[in-house]
Amino acid sequence: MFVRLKSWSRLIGDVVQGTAALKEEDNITLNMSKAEANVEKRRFISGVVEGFYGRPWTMDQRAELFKREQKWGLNSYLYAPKDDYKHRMYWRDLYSPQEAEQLIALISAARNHNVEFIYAISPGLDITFSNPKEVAALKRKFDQVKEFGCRSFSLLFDDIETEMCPSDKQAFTSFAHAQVAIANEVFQHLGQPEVFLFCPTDYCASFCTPNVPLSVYLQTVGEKLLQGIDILWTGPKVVSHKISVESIEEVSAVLKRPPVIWDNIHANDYDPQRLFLGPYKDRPTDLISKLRGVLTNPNCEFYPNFVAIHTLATWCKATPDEESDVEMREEDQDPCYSPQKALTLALTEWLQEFLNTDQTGGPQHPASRLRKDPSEEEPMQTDIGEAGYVPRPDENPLYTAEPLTLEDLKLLSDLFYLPYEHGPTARTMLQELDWLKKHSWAAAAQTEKTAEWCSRAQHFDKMCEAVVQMFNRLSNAPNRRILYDLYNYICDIKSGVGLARTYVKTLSGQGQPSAHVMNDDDPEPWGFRGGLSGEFQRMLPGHGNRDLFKHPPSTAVYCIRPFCPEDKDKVQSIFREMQRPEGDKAPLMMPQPLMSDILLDVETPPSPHCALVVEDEIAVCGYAFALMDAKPAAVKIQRELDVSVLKDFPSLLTVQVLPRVTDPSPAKRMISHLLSSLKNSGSAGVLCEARHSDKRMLDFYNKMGSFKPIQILGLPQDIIVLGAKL
Ligand code: GDL
Repeated sequence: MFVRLKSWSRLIGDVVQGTAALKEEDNITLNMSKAEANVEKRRFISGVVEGFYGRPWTMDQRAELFKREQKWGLNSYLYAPKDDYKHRMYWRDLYSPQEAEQLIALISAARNHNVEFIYAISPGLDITFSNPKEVAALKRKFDQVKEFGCRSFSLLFDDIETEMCPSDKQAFTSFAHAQVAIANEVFQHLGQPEVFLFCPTDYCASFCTPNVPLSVYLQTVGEKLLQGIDILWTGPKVVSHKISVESIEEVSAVLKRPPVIWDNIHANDYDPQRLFLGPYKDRPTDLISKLRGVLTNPNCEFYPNFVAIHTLATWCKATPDEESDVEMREEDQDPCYSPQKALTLALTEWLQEFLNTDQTGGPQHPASRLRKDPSEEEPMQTDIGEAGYVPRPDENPLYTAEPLTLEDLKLLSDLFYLPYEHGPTARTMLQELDWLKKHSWAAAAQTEKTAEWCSRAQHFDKMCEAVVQMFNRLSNAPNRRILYDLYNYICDIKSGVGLARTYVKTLSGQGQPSAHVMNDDDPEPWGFRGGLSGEFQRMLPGHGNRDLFKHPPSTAVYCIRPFCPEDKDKVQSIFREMQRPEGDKAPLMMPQPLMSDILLDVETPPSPHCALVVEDEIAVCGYAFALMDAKPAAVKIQRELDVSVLKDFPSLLTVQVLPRVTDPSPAKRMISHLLSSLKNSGSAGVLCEARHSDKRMLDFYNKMGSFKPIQILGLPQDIIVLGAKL
């Protein structure tokens, strides 16, 4: 086997480079099945997935993308625009002759640029898996696209309801079985294409119950999906901050194949105020050998994706960086890829594109007015404006725009960096504003701190001015297509920065308190930034009004596992600690008991598969227990529960997590696992109790959404009972 693999890997190299060295190895090919041969000779898939919600890119933009992919060494494009009617909503409908013409041209443009065009369908909104007519409709649609010259396909089941219709429930053991059956059938119908991608419904770790290794859904997909089919995966989350090698090894073991990453790091379809112009980052290049490929699903706006795609291409080509000194390298620095260097490379090339006047789709730019290098200045009499107007010396000079610089683009990228991180300059600006605000008393009191305050205020002002200048130069850049894609964002940041600048001026005693900043009584409409959605978010406790600057994302790793007898002492100590009301350091006063307290006794252990603990890097830091039958617990503490309550909510659940765990997701995960265990064992609903004084737990259950307060007569004053239907 080893020898065969070795000779194949040599062959693979040749196939990838497009030379036909097949002859001497032909006998090997003949001895292998087509699928097996395909699996072995495949190249790393790299490129772009057009997979976001919103306005799809135009055919011209896609053709432009193929050119760029070829130039930068990327090899694939996955066609999956969520709001393209015939990709998702009306997936059964065949393409009209005009649409067919466009798709044929697109597929051939991809081929001309050596880009693999992968056509995807998302039938999950309304397909009935068990109906042969539906399967036939799917095959018909794929067949049509095959006739257009497409050779690679994909079936996507992301973002859909997981509840099957009654007829599918009868036909399939689970949702995973239904999806896999149809994927396998279509794959075979299409003649086992070399590239066939499947997107599962649980396409990231945070969607898996209870976790990746124990997810029954992923296990079924891994075991039953044919080996020639590859699986898309977005990492630990939908938009993953980091993707570690360990996390990929974990999921590959369950999927029984390395995944293709569908990377949402630059996707911005979930927030109309954000755009991502930072470098591809926080994915170690050691991943490359562990993956089948990477496709980035970037910003909805086509042109600003230059950095996202260029830096991904640099990452894919990663080689050890000879310039970086091994001794000096920071601990988590990748020896083969530097995001900063990749960014500079991308921005340098992007700058040329900004300056390019050779384009269609925008009004002609009066490029002659761009301020040139003084040495290149033309004689006065030839420097005339468009209308031929030449001002006299005592009149206003004609407007001359300064050319955009690399520094401008660096600043732009810093202001619109990455989903979990502002760029260095943006961070500094926020830090400075925060400091100036906190220390403004010193300036007011004229203490010795004033000198430092003034100098930092001046520096802040300069940074704000740089944003304004960047805005001016950008809005005068010749390439209007890029500008128009950026326009809303740069306007927004310019006015945000403007407000901060005026505020600091006011703090320093210069200038009048500005109407923009201070006038609360009669604001202009831009005083209500963020619209209705912003208003909703600001009303939510903690969740919606989070600032990246004040709450950088947690990087803690948690492990959720079944409770074992050795955990008993630790669990009891967490229980005792959590008996104290918030912030109360005083000796413990026995609070009102809760029904779930008895789960901590030896006599009433949790039901089977209903006891979990969570560990962080220090120790066990939380637990979640459940009892199938809540009655004994109610009897024990003399809680009188109505028969109807116990009928609707026969089970009992409790969760406790130490306050050092500020991330609510481990507790949520444990609860979802317990809820599905109880449901699988036939329970109709679950009860839990909390104390009114325990704001943290109440807030937590509230945000879970499924728990609602239940009216129960005669409850102790401090106690509230919540129920969730299963
Ligand atoms: C998703 C969607 C994707 C969307 C992205 C960011 C996948 C597999 N599906 O969950 O279409 O653009 O989030 O909002 O990522």
